Amino acid sequence: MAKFSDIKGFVFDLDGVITDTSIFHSQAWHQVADQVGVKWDDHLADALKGISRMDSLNLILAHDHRENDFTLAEKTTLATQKNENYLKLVAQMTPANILPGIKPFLADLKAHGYLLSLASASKNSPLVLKHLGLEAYFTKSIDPTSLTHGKPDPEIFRRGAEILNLDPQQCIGVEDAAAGVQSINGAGETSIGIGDATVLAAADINFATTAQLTLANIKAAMA
Ligand code: B16
Ligand code: MG
Repeated sequence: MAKFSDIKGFVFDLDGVITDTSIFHSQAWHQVADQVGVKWDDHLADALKGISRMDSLNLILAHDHRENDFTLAEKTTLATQKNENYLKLVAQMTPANILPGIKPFLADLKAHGYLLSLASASKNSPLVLKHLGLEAYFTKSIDPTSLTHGKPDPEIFRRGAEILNLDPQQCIGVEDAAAGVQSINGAGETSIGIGDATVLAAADINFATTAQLTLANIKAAMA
């Protein structure tokens, strides 16, 4: 793990770290799974975190060995339906949907001169940030459509450091998904996993909730 004093920037995941949209993504996919008759369980919901829209659909279908039952056009329709389900949930979002401790943590990072970027796989992240009133913190974001590979590939977190003009070793990546932690580690950044430490066992630092995300706790964990 890097030294705390070497850290100059933070690369954030959005869904499940800054806000509780991971629940909305799950609800929206659950509706699609019910529609096509694929069994839903918590393990599947965890496996979809951080995974791009079409890769998520393929994982859901493969969960019930249904991946060859749909044409590309049918899959595109299902993915569009999921997004419509999701956008209905996003439309209700307000700053109250920011996860505990995130707003003061972002303010503290800014006050201490750390650079911030967003490494979300979601094409909806600009809309979500707008609903949360957090656009000003994330002027540096990666457009997921510009990526060759999705999480768990390191590309997105590597780009998260690049757009800050920092080396990966100078960055901490924050994630709620196993695929995202793998992406951070592959990029050579220090990884913080938020959530179930058994699911996120590969993270350098584990916090059960976002409320534990403070500079003091991170410094202590890196000592
Ligand atoms: P969209 P993150 C990811 O965002 C979500 O965790 C994942 O569930 C979703 O499928 C993916 O974004 C794509 O989202 O369909 O809105 O483009 O966790 O990387 O911020
Ligand atoms: Mg996430």
